[in-house]
Amino acid sequence: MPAKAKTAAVMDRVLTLELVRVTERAAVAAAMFRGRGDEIAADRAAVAAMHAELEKLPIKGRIVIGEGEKGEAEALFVGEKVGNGKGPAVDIALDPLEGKTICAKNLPNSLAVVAIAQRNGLLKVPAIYMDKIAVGPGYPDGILDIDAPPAEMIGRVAEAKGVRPRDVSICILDRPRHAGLIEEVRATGASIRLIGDGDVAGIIHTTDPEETGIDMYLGSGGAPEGVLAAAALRCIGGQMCGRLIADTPEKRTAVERAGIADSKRVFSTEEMAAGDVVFAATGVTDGNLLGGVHFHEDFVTTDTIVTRSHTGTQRWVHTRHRLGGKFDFAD
Ligand code: VTB
Repeated sequence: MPAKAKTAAVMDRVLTLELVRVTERAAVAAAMFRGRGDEIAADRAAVAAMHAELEKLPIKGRIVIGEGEKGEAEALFVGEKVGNGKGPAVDIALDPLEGKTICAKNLPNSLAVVAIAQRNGLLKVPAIYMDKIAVGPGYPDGILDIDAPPAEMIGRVAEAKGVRPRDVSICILDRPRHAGLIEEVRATGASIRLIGDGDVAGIIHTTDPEETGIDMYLGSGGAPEGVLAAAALRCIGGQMCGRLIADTPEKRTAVERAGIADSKRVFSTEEMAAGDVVFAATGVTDGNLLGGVHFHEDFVTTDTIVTRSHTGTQRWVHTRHRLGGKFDFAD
């Protein structure tokens, strides 16, 4: 078997289900802080739990999208090596708690997410904003144009779906910077789901409009979250375009340092997450696609999606973690 195929096979066999433990554990840790108004504590708990679990994975892992730069983040920083060093060399993008504020307020759709790809498969981006546009599977290739006015994009989506623009639903982060975009979308008659945080979930929601009520994602959010969302779409299906917003000399330098020569380049899903990718997300709070962590007297349940680009298989894992006398989420 050629080396690449072998790596892919190992990634499939070993990592797909192993990855579930990683996001499950982070989600449970974060969920203990759900609704307590302390997003820093929730995040810290999720980071520690995810870190502990990642260290057990049979990989030579390198974090490409993490909790921040070295020196800035206590753990899971960009460049950190994780795993037990005994498996394939992989790159990792993660967010132990995507939607910290959502978790602190106990609102829907906060997630623990991880994506694993072959070395150099994930786009390295600095922690700046990215303009994003995304749709789920089933649309003609190349339907997205990040420079087209929203009315045109909504028209294309409506036409492809065989519906009127007013029947199309768009997900947008609720931010003052999106006021103009929101107005343009509303002028088409399309409906908008305004989310407080969590655009990784927002983009994943485009993959199942019947379940989530979301057809398209529009607007700017974190660039690292953009790469994570692209990794998810590579596996689940769908299309996304992302363009970094490097509007100051400092940001342009950061982009250059990340190895991106043209800061205005539009990246496709494949350019953000290339090759064989495995993606897992566990719900922290209840959401449109994934249930959150539920605590019971003797057990805890978690809801996870784990999926792989090579086959496109989606596994929905509903786990019941049994507890001893006290909370002992050790495995
Ligand atoms: C989004 C969202 C994240 O950051 O990327 C957003 O997915 C973008 O930044 O959950 P602003 O909040 O500055 O708009 C988060 O909200 C995480 O901070």
